[in-house]
Amino acid sequence: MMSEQYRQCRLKDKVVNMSSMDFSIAPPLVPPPDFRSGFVLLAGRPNAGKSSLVNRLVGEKVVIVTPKPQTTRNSVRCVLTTASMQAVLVDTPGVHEPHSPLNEAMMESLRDSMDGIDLVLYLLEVTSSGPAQEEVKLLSELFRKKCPVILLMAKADLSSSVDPSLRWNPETDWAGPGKFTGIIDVSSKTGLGIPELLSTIEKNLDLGPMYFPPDQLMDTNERFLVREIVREKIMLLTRNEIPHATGVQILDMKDLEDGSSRIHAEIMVETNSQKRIVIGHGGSLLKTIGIQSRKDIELVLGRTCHLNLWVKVAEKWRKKKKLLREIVFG
Ligand SMILES: Nc1nc2c(ncn2[C@@H]2O[C@H](COP(=O)(O)OP(=O)(O)OP(=O)(O)O)[C@@H](O)[C@H]2O)c(=O)[nH]1
Ligand SMILES: [Mg+2]
Repeated sequence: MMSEQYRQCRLKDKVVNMSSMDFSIAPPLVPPPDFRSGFVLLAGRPNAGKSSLVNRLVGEKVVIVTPKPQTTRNSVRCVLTTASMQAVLVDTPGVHEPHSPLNEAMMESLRDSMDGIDLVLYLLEVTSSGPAQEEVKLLSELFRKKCPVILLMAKADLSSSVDPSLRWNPETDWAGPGKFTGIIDVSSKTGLGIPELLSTIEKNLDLGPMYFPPDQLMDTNERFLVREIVREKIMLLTRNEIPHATGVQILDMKDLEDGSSRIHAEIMVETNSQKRIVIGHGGSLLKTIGIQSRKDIELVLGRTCHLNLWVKVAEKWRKKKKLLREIVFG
């Protein structure tokens, strides 16, 4: 069963055991001649379930997930290696109409990651009433690129809650026949459709090399992972505008002689009242954010960590391109 816990990014002897297919064999160090590989983009509106699906496919919690839309701000590459294929899964920010420099930067990050993609998994929630305008625009672009697009009807465990009279057909009601290379119902929660999805991904990748060592689960650095973990805890523990008004910057990360790490992270908010909320009564919320973050950071990094969190007001940081670059993409 998939662990809900973060694990180390690089796991020795990783075993992918997700389906009835023979993925339970540890990936080979030298790929066989019929090995397939490629870059697979996951796209869809905010909250569609992209990051949850990446975690499900990789078999470990590698990217952050919260019930709040716009959790993912940067595109990030995660690696799924089986005995017969390596799929580099590119998790992306949700497709939305940008109304601020931060949202523009998120959409830019999504568009940048569309280059060199071999396959697209486009997620639409089964409970949605069809793609929104921005999604139609993006899907049309993807179709023009002639890159295969698999439509995933995500959160399929919720399909019984959809009024049958409101069901729509993605081909006849919208895209036209043959536009999607495949349409699959999937649920990251129950595992429904995951074996079919894995074999569809493999079928749509060409013969190719192993881009990453078989035990590598992500293509990113420790600072990014730490920042994302702290951001996840803030998003989970706060409400209203706070999750979206918050940015996290790693100011310093040092390995100490005893094998542990000391990390200084700054939590950026936009107003003094947001700062007071994040700190909490007598510092209680900041303390909880710190405790929960440190627990996950230690699991990911595999060593003891001393985490110091500071909250700073940076007025309108989401509108300032330089700060955005440093905080979100630095
Ligand atoms: N019932 C159900 N809930 C799901 C499923 N997949 C994801 N969720 C929930 O949907 C919410 C959003 O999931 P994410 O994986 O963060 O969605 P996302 O598309 O990455 O969202 P953004 O990063 O904001 O674009 C979380 O509360 C998940 O637990 C699923 O298969 N079934
Ligand atoms: Mg996400």
